[in-house]
Amino acid sequence: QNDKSSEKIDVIIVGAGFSGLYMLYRVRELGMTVRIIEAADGVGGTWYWNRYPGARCDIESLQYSYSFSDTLREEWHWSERYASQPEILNYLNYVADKFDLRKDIQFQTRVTTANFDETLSRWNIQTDNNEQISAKFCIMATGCLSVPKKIDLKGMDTFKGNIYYTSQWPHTSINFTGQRVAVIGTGSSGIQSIPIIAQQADHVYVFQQTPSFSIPAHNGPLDTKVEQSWKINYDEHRRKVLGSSFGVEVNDMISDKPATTATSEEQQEVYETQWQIGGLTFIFSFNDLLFNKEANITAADFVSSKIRAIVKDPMTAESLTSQDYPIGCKRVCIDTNYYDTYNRNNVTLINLRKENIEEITTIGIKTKNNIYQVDNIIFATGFDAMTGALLNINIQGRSGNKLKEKWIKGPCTYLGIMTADFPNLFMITGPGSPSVLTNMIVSIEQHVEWITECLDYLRKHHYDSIEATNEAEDAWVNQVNAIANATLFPTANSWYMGANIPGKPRVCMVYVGGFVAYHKICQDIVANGYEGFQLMKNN
Ligand code: NA7
Repeated sequence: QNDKSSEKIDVIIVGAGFSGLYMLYRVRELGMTVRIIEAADGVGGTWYWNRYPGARCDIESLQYSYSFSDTLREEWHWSERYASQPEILNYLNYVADKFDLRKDIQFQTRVTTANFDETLSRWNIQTDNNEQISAKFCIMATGCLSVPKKIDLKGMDTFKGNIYYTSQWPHTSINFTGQRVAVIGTGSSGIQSIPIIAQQADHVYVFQQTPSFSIPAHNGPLDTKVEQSWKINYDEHRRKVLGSSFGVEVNDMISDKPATTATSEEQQEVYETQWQIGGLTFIFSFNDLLFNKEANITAADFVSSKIRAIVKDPMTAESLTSQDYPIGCKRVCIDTNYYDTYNRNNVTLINLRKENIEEITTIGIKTKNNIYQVDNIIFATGFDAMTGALLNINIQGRSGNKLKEKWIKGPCTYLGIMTADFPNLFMITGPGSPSVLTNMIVSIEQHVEWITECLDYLRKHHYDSIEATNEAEDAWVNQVNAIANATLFPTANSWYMGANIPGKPRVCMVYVGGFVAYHKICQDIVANGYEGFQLMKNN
């Protein structure tokens, strides 16, 4: 143990991404002592690690920004409609410097254990540097997509070339010129990186397990008129963002009627308009796409017809359009030249449903039918979403209860903010909140502000702890499931459902009722004196 052992502070925050940085800013305003513990050697979280070629946000840059500081908003200029990973990382570094946040961040340190001391109502935190920190409150800002899915293919350790993970990309620039590259996985990370890698590599082999639905991003330099509009009429734009179910300002062409009542011509017109505008709002073309199977098929068919029109080889087009889940029920991707990349001579799509990977050999990837000789294998295989980072820490609450055991059948939370038997432990965008189904920054700010208000309330009223009750938690879990069951989400094997990780319990880990409804529930709970929470004093 070093000299920092058994240090006492008010608040510990785990993680220095978008949520941790803003939480630190707010806790400091309360005048409490606070420290962030961060495993990386810099700020950024998701945007620190995911440095793969083409990494970019799928929410427009002006909306994927903090709202809390007028000067920050006025000073900062985004260069593109959708910001690239390096630009977002620059933004977060700028924020850290501007608000002098680094002095309260301890980098290159990982929290390994968090134990609740019931007598003192404090969390004892242990790190991989063997430090012990005692904090009254522990706030998990650990991210929803931060723990890579473990891949253990037969023979992986025998491969003589390079293995990369998009989610843990090296910090040096890698050039694939003259090389043969395999990319495994066709979610957002694969879809963003494949077109760029194909421009460099001698040959790219894409191994597709499930085809995604991808909509053109139509990315480009940020329109100065749009930027001006946001800078001048910020409150108006913000009102629209906060009034939308997904925390994004939807374009005026969005229809608030169901596809099922539209004629086929009307459907095509709306889809075509949204396709030309580009981006995730395609999925809101009609208001029943995520609820009604027939409606959903009309949107899925439209995207498939676009793919067939772009991709020249019919076999490849067929593989790219063999999605077997409703569009929108796995995260829709947005891309730049993804489908057109398959028209290049140096790109081959391998459909793993027809020839699955048998093993990795010293020279490449062996499937049922072929051996693909490659110099590099890139895994774009996704994350242990929502619960991975929380369960990687040994968290022990009241009466020795372990979070890992409590969540063995799936995460149970109240509002996705707290879990019963774990007093004073907050989660930012935890499972059971709208989080990944919304603009993350909107959801992060809402949670940070809710937690800040709560900490202030506890202090003013001399409470030592707050904890979700079992009854409130059970009711919330039931509500989250009931809402999900009224949609098409449970029908897809998505990471929203935990279905991308073998053995992970299959439950909907996201509140799909929308940001507006959720926000109101959170406000009402506070207005009703923290309904569903137990507030206690020590003695
Ligand atoms: P995703 O969206 O989870 O995509 C992972 C992809 O990797 C997906 O196509 C998977 O197929 C595929 N996959 C996963 N495991 C394997 C194995 N073992 N073999 C072959 N293929 C596999 O992760 P991303 O990083 O692309 O994107 C994550 C989020 O970041 C995204 O949703 C945006 O919000 C930003 P599957 O679909 O499981 O059949």
